[in-house]
Amino acid sequence: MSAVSAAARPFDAERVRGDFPILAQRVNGRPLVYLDSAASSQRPLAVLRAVERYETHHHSNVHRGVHTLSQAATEAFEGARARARRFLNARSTREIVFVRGATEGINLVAQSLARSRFGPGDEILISALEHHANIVPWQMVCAQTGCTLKVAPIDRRGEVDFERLSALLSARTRLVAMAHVSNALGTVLPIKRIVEAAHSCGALVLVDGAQAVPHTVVDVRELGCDFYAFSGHKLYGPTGIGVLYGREELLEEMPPWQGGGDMIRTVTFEKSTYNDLPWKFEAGTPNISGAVGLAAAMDYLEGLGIEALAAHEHRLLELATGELERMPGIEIIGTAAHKAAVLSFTMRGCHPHDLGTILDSEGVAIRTGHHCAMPVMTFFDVPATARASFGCYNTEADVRALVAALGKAREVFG
Ligand code: 7TS
Repeated sequence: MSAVSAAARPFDAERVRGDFPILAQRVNGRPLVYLDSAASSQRPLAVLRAVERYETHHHSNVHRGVHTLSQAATEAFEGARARARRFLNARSTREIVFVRGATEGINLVAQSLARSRFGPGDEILISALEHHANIVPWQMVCAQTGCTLKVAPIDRRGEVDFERLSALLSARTRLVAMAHVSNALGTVLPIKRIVEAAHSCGALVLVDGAQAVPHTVVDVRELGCDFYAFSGHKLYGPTGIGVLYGREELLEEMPPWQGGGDMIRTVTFEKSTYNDLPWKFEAGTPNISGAVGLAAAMDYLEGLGIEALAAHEHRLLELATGELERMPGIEIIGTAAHKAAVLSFTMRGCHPHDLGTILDSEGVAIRTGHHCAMPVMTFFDVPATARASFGCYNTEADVRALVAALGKAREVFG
């Protein structure tokens, strides 16, 4: 974390809203209240314009051309990589692999590292609050290699029980793969502590940072993790682009996971040799404008001040939590002491999908369902939850609109 105090910089969400043209529209005749940033955040003009500028003036394929546009595109793409390195405080751009998103980053580690190195007797440890993207790739690896998946339990508040997690770590644990922030519950996990415990057993650590990077300053060197994956579209950037950070020594030893153009140095029919890092892991033409947009999003987010933003979102979360706690029939799912920007809940007598539909008719966009975290729903014995999530453009007025719309739903289903 940077030393800059959050309180030192006031956060003006009303002004920030002006950067997001999509928010000015009306939905079902009502002003849009967007409370679904955990699924995908909206993009500010700075990102839209950076992508447009690239597409309008600089586009060509990267890495392969001597002509001016190809060089401009390569510069833009590799410049975005340098921006991502700074964003995460990684040591080198060799540690920054562009991927489609968090899902692809996790699958890359599963298929390249785990599939080639793990076997029967080895264990992968995840937690009970993971998104499917941090469960299924490991199940696939277990089926492919004979290694075993272990799951650290959560408690009724939605916190990972650190003692029980530690008890599952042993010399057999090869990898710990955990969310930094839960998308279904909002729980912030004590990643640094988990990294220290895992490393003391000789296990590597992959952090699924999809829900953390929009709300927290992430410094991979300070966290000490071996891999960190996230998606651009939850960070006010485009879809179809994300980053996998990996420690250089590890990436160097890992085999490529996809073959094709750009990831090779030489090809004959007998044998191919592979490119340097990070291109060894980037087969085929990449999402160039996506990377440009992501770099602009990082500029934008850091320009807002991530710590000031986090403090603002925390105020909204506290306000909304207090309001919903007072509403009869509402149960908040996920009451961890340390949460970020996510409020999951149920309303007695009303399926979350019906609730979502009523709220939509009031212009309030929330997400309903299992949030790709079915085991979390099973643990709390609910089929689904309603989830409001906050971003830099949300205001107290949005929280009031949510509460008012829930009041209307209460009248319908009362
Ligand atoms: N990990 C976490 C913690 C997530 O929240 C998500 C997406 C992913 C991984 C996968 O990200 P992707 O960009 O590769 O799809 N979470 C959500 C969500 O909560 N609602 O929609 C997508």
